[in-house]
Amino acid sequence: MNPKDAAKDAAKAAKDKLEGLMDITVPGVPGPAPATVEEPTAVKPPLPPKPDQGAPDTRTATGAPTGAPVTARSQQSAYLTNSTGTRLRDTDHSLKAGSRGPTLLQDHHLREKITHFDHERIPERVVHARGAGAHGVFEGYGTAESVSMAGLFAKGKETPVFVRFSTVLGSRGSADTVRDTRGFATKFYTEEGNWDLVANNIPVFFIQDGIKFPDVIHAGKPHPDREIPQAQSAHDTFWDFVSLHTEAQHHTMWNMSDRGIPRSYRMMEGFGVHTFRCINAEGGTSLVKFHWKPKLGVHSLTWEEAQMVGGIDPDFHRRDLYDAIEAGAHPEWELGVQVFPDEPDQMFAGIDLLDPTKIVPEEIAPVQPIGKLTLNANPTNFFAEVEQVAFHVGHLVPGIDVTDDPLLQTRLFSYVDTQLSRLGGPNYNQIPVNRPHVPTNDMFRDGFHQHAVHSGVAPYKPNSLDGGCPFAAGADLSEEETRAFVEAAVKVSEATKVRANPASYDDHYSQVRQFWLSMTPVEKEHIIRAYTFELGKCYEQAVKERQLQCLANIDPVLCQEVATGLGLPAPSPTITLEDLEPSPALSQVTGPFPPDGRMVGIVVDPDGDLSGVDALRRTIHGAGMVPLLIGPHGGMIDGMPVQRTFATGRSVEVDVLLLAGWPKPAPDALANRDAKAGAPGAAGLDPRVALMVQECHRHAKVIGAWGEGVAALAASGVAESDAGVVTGGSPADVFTGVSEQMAFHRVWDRFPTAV
Ligand code: HDE
Repeated sequence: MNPKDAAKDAAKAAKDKLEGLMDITVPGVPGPAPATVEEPTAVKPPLPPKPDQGAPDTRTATGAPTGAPVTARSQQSAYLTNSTGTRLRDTDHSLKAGSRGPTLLQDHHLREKITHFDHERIPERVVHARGAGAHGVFEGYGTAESVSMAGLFAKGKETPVFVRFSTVLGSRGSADTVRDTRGFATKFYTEEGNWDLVANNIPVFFIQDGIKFPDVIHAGKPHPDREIPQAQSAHDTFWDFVSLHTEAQHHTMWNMSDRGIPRSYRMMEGFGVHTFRCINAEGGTSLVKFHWKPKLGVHSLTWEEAQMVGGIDPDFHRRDLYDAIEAGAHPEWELGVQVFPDEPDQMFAGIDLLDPTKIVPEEIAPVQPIGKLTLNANPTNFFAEVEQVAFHVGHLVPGIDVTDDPLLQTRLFSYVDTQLSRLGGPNYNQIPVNRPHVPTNDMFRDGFHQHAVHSGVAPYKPNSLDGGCPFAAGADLSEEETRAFVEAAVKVSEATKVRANPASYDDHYSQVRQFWLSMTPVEKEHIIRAYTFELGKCYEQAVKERQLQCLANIDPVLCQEVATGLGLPAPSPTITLEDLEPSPALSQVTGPFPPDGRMVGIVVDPDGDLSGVDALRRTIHGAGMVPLLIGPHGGMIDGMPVQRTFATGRSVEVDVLLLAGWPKPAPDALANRDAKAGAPGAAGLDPRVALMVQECHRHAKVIGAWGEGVAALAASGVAESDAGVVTGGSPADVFTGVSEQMAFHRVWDRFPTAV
């Protein structure tokens, strides 16, 4: 056959193969589509949402699911699928040319899986990157009515909330117990929209004007060349800045006090810092400072504990919050307000209410409780909730407004701006944890990560095509139905533009000294040690000297003690201050406090007398505390589960230590090796037990012992007669004595003080 005929035959054969393949008809589609499509001119109702267009599964504060029902805990299908819902048989092997490869570029599943993974991280928060969060509920007392019309304060009104606690300086993976300010941000999902109270555990700030925020944060963050130290202020750039910029001295003093190293997020106060303006139903305004008061009291770690925990359990605060909520020890705070008349000068008792470096002592303006916060549910997914929650001081509801505090004014800009890069666009309020629990109709459209399928054709106002919808709220602002957010009609000063502070912002020292004078001797001792540590970590002589000058202006004893520690001369003050009245409310050495959620370690000897220990565990539980059985090995001892061994448990985890025996080091045990390595303790007592007792004693914790435990105490070098040591014949007797003492958190008498 000649080549021409062969080509003809091949073409015919190919045509025959196609025979029949072109007659595809789609069942249910009668014929060809009409040639012209009608232009849509009339408004049509939107299609009903498909079942899978619901919100992703998330839990509200009450635990009720939102969005579409789910069949599995993780997502919406019991089967493994790709991101477009096609089921997969294998996600363990990439598609290869033969079992030894190479891998094929066409493996869409491999590429999709790895690409998604490559993009799992989002930028961490520029400040407050390290945090922990929880869901809860806020209940109004009805006492704020004369001050604010906000519906959430009404008597008995329950509002779901989400709270995020944080440190400020450290990265996302930094340790929890560093010396730093703590964030305490609360999102209230109210019936009038979201209100965010973005607070700290320190009532004053480093700067009076927000334009200086990048300066203070650059100074506090790690050095730009070596990126050390992480998550702390004990370095030259920080002290360089705060010693030059003396308005920071007040906040710094709080940081150097025990407030800088909280025992737990559950045991911190929270402060709105700025003065806000509240509006009541009659339109009357007041100036208001918000305070959170923890039910458990304000408590701190000791500095040595904080440092140890940083290594032993860097997640200490995160774990503490999670465990307490899981155990049912739901943390509680009261929200309180200091209320001031809204007078044109915005001053109270000589204090400028717009200066965020000043407090108003509670003794002259009492904190009045207006509601209670309870945290009762842990997040379901850390990233989705804690990482993606976006707070903003401008998330306000009717009845709560801002003032002209220049720090607050800058924050009103910064919190939206930062989410654009952190959460990748302007639609972050559609993320489940940020969504209000009320309908929204904001006319915002499109943008990255748009999840809503908006209906209607007229996202503008005024319009006629969507029937004029959405409508502005009515003029009667006191009616709940129509209540809208309306800025308080405050007169703006007729001033000239200027880059300056008012003269009332000039005093940088009086309140710092007032704080110092309000401390008990043990708190003063801690402050001296903190300054000495931090400045001792600085290399630059000039920085240390300049900060000593600031301390000299605060108090001569403080300055002298720190100078002695640094081996430098103490300078004389350069200013004369008039002493303010001390404010006892600033001290945290008070009590008694309820013991809820405290950790009680019980050291047991499996070969010793264990009678009464199980009953004691139940008593401790019943009293709202957490008993931790600590034994030489894991598993069970006398029917009780061992929660920590001498290898996994350390003293810093417990608030109180009870010794129920004298555990001996077993032959060949790890403990023996520790003993050979020189760990303390009398011969015959497991040296790790002795170490635990000694550390608890040094950290001023209450210690109880009975039976052979009393001998173990003595063998560890702790006298029965020491303050805060309780011994007795039975676990029950000892625990009664221990409970009385632990209501004061620590045995303060055990700390040596020089001032
Ligand atoms: Fe913030 N702050 N801040 N801050 N702040 C942020 O917002 C900022 C200030 C506070 O758990 C950022 O979403 C400026 C005072 C908390 O998500 C950012 C100024 C107080 C949190 C920001 C301040 C706070 C933040 C970083 C000076 C106590 C954590 C990530 C004008 C009343 C919120 C973010 C959370 C977070 C800016 C001062 C509290 C960059 C510019 C004062 C608790 O927007």
